[in-house]
Amino acid sequence: MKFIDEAQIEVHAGNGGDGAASFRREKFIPRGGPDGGDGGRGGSIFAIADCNINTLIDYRYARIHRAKNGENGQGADCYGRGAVDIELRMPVGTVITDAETGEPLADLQTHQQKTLIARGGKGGIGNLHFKSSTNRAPRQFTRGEEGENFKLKLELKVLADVGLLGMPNAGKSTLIRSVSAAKPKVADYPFTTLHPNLGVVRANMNRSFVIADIPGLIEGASEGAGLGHQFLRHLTRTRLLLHLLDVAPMHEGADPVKDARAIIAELRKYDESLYEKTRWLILNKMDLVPEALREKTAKDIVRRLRWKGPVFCLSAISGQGCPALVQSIMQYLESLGPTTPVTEEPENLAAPLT
Ligand SMILES: Nc1nc2c(ncn2[C@@H]2O[C@H](COP(=O)(O)OP(=O)(O)OP(=O)(O)O)[C@@H](O)[C@H]2O)c(=O)[nH]1
Ligand SMILES: [Mg+2]
Repeated sequence: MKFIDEAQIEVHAGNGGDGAASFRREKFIPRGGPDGGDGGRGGSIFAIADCNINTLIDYRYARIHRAKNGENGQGADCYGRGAVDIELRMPVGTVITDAETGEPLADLQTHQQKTLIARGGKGGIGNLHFKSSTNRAPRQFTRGEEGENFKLKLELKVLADVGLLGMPNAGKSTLIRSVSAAKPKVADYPFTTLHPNLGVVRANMNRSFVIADIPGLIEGASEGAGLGHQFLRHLTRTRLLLHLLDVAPMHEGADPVKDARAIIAELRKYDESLYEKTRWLILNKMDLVPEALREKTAKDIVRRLRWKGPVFCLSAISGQGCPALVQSIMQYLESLGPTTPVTEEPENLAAPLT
């Protein structure tokens, strides 16, 4: 299924039905009192998070969502029937904002979380309720309230603790395959990954975190080069970025340091706060460097990049260096607070790394 992480929709809640003004008319009962019932409530519209949905594509096709109006009240004490509410199912991680004012309305963070997005109008009051000792034959009634209408912007920002950042072919998908049960496609051509993949990483039996693999980024992504940079939105909610670098790139004139600088520049162009986020440098494909040169290779890159943060040397493909990385990430995340709760069934989870 096509991955879509942005959509704009309209929601129209139902209007309330009008109250009725009516009088009881029956044989042998002269001047029967008021018997106009209330109008029914208009249908409301709710958004519900569903972990079985992972794209907003449905909302590209169905843009207008309308709940029914409540029925009008009637004579003979009949109340109008309320309209059924509508529930719109969306992926966990969907952020809903008012498209006109930009005001945030909801952030669906957990499976089954339900939020009211447009309230149905209340039903009007029938003349039944206006009867009093001084007015035995009231003709008043009220009309139903209008339902709320909004134009909404839906944005999916996946929920993960850790995000992977890097050029195409850096080995991002290989890494997520090696540390989690997620199995995104891996291939030796650029832009293999076209949408985010989430993997649950088990540090041990009861400690885990969620890692997000996103498409590769290249120089000029902010101007639309490659797949553009809109996928970076999926890193905005993470607490740690892993910047993967291919230490032995194949292409001509390749320089891992130049590649790294290009990625960092793109990150900054996308969003200053993403640029400020904690970032670790992951030197991948170390297996391609002769053992005697590995330390020097790593030191050179760190020096030329003037990198101050943590550095890990890895071979995502063989798994070498991965367990140490996983333990460091787990410790770091725990020092910040609880990690993303896992919604998958336990049998879908990867075996713990030892
Ligand atoms: N030798 C070696 N090859 C690796 C390693 N990690 C990944 N590769 C290879 O590098 C190529 C690209 O790997 P991917 O994991 O698809 O790279 P990616 O960063 O996800 O690439 P995109 O999805 O295109 O952005 C594949 O042929 C992998 O087998 C590694 O540690 N050592
Ligand atoms: Mg990939």
